[in-house]
Amino acid sequence: MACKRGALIVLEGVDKAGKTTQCKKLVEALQQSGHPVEMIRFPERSTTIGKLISAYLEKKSDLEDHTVHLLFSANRWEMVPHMKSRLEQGTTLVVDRYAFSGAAFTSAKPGFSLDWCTQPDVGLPKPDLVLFLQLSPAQAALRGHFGEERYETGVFQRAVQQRFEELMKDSSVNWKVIDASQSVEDVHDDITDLSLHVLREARERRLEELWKLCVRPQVSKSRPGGQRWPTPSFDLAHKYQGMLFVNKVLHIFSLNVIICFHFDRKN
Ligand code: FDM
Ligand code: MG
Repeated sequence: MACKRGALIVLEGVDKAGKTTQCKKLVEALQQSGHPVEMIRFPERSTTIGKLISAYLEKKSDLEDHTVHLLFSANRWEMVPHMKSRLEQGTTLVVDRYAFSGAAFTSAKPGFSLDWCTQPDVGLPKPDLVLFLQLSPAQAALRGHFGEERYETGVFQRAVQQRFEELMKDSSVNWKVIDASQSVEDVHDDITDLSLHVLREARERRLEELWKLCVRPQVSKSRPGGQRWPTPSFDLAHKYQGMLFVNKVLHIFSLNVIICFHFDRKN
């Protein structure tokens, strides 16, 4: 890929946080400062999969919970060729909701772990920046009543907020929390500053894969000769990073022992 790629910027947050307004304002601001930019939103309701999702959200149809989760993910995957080609051309993408909404909303339903919910989206283009528009449920309530769509209730949104907070503990993602209770213009200024910074950085960096660990494959015992990639769960990511750290410390320690031993023998 050419180095001068566009940046992938995602806006996330609970309903009424102002994501769509802020996405549009960011696109305008970047355009005005001469950056090629395009806005994308998920779910992308115009595709065949998107229409199934839209009917579900509008309560015109019912879908089994796992099924609809996978449809939301498939709706992102079907946009990946378009997203990659735009980024490679140097266009910055401003995305209204992404895999984080997918994981936060489904895992707010009973019986769904965050780990299971992230799996279908492992390997998606990894955002260079995820802006989380933080707004308390009380402040969200002041912004008017929810609409008619599925998930638009205070109780559910509070559960979603908690799940987002869990997701934000993952340091492999570049999360930035924005105080969405400020005025529209102040929120916009914060978002624009962070985005312009990331735009410059992304030009020199390769596009990575979301929630994927870069570790050597392990030989699978169940499939002799076969290879298996460790499950890219948050726990595992943290464990792996911890193991690397311990490994480094042990290396330094053994090096010290060898050097001391060597000098001891010389003297
Ligand atoms: N939503 C959105 C999900 O449940 N999973 C997803 O993967 C995504 C992208 O769909 F209630 C939910 C979140 C929200 C609804 O609403 C889409 P908007 O107002 O079009 O963003
Ligand atoms: Mg909505």
